[in-house]
Amino acid sequence: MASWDSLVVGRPNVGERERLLRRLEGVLDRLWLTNNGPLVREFEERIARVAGTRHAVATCNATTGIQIAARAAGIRPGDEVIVPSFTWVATAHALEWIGIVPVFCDVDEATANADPEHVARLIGPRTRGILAVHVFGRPCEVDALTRLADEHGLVLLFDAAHALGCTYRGKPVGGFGTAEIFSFHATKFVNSVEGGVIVTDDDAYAARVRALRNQGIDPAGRIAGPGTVARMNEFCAAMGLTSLDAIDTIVAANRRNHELYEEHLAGVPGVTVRGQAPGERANHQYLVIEVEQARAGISRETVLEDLLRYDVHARRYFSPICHQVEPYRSAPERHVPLPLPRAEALASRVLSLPTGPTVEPDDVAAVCRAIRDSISRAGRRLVA
Ligand code: T4K
Repeated sequence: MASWDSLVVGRPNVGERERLLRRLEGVLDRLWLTNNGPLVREFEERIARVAGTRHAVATCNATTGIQIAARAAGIRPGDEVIVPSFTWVATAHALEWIGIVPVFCDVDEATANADPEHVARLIGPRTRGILAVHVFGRPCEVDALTRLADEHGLVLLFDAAHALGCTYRGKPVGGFGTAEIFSFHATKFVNSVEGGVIVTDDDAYAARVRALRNQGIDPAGRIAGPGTVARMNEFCAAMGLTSLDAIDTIVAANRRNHELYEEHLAGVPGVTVRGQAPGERANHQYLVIEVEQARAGISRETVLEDLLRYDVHARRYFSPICHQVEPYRSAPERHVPLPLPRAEALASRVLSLPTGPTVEPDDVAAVCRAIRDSISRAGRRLVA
């Protein structure tokens, strides 16, 4: 069990505590706690600026954000949506929970993102959309997926939970497809405790999203149809704004840590640090290594266990992957029509390590020393 001084993946970035407390005082003074309050509106405006989109609609989390984004785009229960299996299970569960059928595609191991050729092979009569993911903030093949969606008349959505502030061909993630959805969960580099934001350039779509988030009540105050309650509240927005104020410092610390991990792990057999897209802006919020058992002499699992002895809590992002867990595993004919060997191979190698401003250069050095020790002990065992 991790304690407050353990080295963990996903330690929240609060930003400047005084600013947060001032914002919270303001909430209590105004006694406006939720339902489109001033801090939520400010958070939406600022996220729209980062994403370069006309609209941003804040939700209580990204999972519900994905559901609203799909419904607002006209995807209905029973429709199929193609999703990469190599993602956090929320991408698939969000759809499954409202009766939309996730159908899993394989990924490109270098980018960890949906392989457009594999997506194309999965398009069938019931396919209504593609929900691609910018895994670990590395933008997916937006152009190829956009072409596919246009050719087949499909809705294109992006799960951008990891990709705030990242770019694709120099343009901020957020403005692609019908909509993109960011997550601001406590473990994300910018966090609002719990939270999500749907961004889009489509005015009519944004109005539908706003209504669906709030009991189906449209901008004129009429009940336009069924909706849910997925509003962000003012306390969460206060945290979101304060964390967002610190975005540059957080990204700088993440980038520094990424470089340090690369330096300290250079030459360790069977261990590589996953990189970001060349020439693009990245937020570096996930520091992911791959452990190739044949060369390292030990598995990812052994490295994970050895790190725990040093109170370093790495995470298996992502393993098991979506099609390896229920309910998808038990219904391959419904969700996994083609084999996914590359996603499975990648899932067996990846390990996320601690990063972020609370992880100091000495911490990175210690984590890397532990990994080196773990692997050299394996080498000695092999020789003995
Ligand atoms: N799409 C993608 C691609 C996603 O990655 C996610 C979320 C979503 C959609 C859905 O977004 P939301 O609906 O959640 O907005 C974590 C997060 O819970 C999850 O949000 C995230 N992806 C996923 C990749 O990671 P767990 O089960 O690993 O989280 P948890 O609670 O075990 O926390 C991980 C570590 O973070 C802990 O060991 C310690 C640290 N931590 C965590 C919390 C909550 C703290 O230090 N303080 C904290 O308050 O899933």
